[in-house]
Amino acid sequence: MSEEIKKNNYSADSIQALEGMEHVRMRPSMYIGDVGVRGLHHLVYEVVDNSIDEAMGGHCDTIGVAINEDGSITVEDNGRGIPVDLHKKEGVSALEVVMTKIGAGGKFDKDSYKVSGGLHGVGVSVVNALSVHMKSTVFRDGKIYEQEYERGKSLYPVKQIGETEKRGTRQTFYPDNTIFTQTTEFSYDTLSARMRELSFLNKGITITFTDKREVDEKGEFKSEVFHSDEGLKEYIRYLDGNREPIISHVISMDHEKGEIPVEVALIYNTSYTENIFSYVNNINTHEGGTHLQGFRSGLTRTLKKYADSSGLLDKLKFEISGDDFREGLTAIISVKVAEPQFEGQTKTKLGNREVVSPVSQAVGEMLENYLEENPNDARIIIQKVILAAQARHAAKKAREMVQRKTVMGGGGLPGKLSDCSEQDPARCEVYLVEGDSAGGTAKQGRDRNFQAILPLRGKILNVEKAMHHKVFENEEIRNIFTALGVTVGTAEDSKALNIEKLRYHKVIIMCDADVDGSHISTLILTFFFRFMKELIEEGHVYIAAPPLYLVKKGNKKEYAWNDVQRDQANERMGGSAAIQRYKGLGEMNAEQLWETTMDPNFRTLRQVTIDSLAEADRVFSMLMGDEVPPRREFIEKNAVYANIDA
Ligand code: 0RA
Repeated sequence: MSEEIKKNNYSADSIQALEGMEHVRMRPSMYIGDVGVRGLHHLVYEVVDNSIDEAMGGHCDTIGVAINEDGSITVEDNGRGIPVDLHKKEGVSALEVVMTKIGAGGKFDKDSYKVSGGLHGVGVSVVNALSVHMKSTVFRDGKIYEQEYERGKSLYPVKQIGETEKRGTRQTFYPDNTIFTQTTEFSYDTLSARMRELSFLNKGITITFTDKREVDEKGEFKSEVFHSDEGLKEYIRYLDGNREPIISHVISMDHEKGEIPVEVALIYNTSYTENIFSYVNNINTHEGGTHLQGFRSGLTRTLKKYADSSGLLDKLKFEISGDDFREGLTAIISVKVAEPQFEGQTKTKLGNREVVSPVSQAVGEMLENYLEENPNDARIIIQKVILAAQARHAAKKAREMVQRKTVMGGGGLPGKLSDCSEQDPARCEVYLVEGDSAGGTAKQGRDRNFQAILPLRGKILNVEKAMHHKVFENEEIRNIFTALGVTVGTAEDSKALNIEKLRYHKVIIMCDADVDGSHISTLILTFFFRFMKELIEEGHVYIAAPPLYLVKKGNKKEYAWNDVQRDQANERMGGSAAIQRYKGLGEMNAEQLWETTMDPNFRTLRQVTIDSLAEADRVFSMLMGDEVPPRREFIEKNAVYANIDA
């Protein structure tokens, strides 16, 4: 090593000093991904994971998760309790080792069935290091033990504080607001969705989730109990609750034995979308990987073989592609891998090659049995595949038209687009604006250097209900594709997006602040979710927030985004101010629109993120799908973006 490099290197000592808990506090993102909302919730998942592991080992069946009155979190299980006896090497109790040493979590118990890894599984000590205060309570051998910590440091040795009949572990922590500077407030919906998901992925366990921050009219806490006896089978029914099945049963299997436990469940519905959710060790693998590859190959091989031998394809004039077998398919794959290799941009792509074949074989066997036993359903599935292949041929033509206009057409930008002059996509934004008139105002109000405007006419197509070729034929949608500069479709994956060509790094949906406006935003979001998911996943999609009121008196004026702000503004002006309620963007002039909604120094943009793909899918299928009654109920109970966490 040259002298130069040596000088810039950390000495062994300085690395030592940074090791462990200190390092977690200095570089929290290395352990939990980020210190925003996502990272904050990650703390809960980490603690719950430990209890899930205890349950998977067959040692506990109930896990309680609570957001406490003071905003802290308590996770309790009825497992064996973390051991409290002396850890010989460290000279302190095993509990203290688990809680205060990085990478110690559970490793001393070689027999336990532990598959945590990847995103989660960094150890409960990480949660401890990132908490201002944490308390562990262990119920074990008839006794209650306790230890408390501050920012990961124990305040006293483990002590016995009483006797008990109970068994288990209770962990309570308060996230450190000097680390989680954005917020330390937990979201009920986010945690509840994850607990539901965990109960489906780990059948037989009961997870209760309680929010003690508020009580309802009856004086009770908001609380839910999640328990699934049938696991993925039930998960499919939950996810597809708003879609119409075309076969009589959920097809499922659970291969617990063997090196790699595999669970799969699937159903076909009348929709045109493919919905496959894959998990490794309870972690949603957004980017797929070898387990998904195994699933696809098992599905295609088995259905193709069945269709060929049944003669159903005899009159078919064109090739059937892999895609065709997955139209209208909702499926979940869950595997447990001892040493998962996670790859990809967000480290959610399984890389272990040895997983492909067991999954493919398991899926093949499962399907073969089902097709054999349910010939009627088998015929329905194959007919659906044939229809999908026909539609794909039509869609390909339509898509090629979009493509030609986008890539080859040179200056083929949509006529309605008012582009910006800046060329660097990282600095460019495009506003998708509801209506030509608001589009006109936005065009006058914008900063044309970096802001482009694309007006959209009225309600855009509901892609949830449309066949793919209709989607690509739709003019508004073609305009969006062309304006953004992205194209879709490759040989292997008809939905792969060439996001590198994206012309604007901020894509901002701007609609009226009323019911119609939020319906239109939802239609646009549905389109992005189904056809440009990467755009959302990579944080390019935003929703603009136009004000609801203008409060004016003399030469003073203030904007308000809700009733509280309106009343406060009125008060500041000594009451009796004139209040104008904006019914739509059209009521604002260009200057007002710029000041309130477009000026980067003043506007609020809500970034659209996806907490849980499965949950987001369910919400979109409910809001935009065929079945009307559940939709009405949902809109009455929740805000439109309840699970899109905008
Ligand atoms: C290792 C050994 C034993 C228990 C646990 C881990 C354990 C860890 C956690 C984390 C949350 N809840 C937990 N419950 C148990 C005990 C082994 C034995 O008793 O023989």
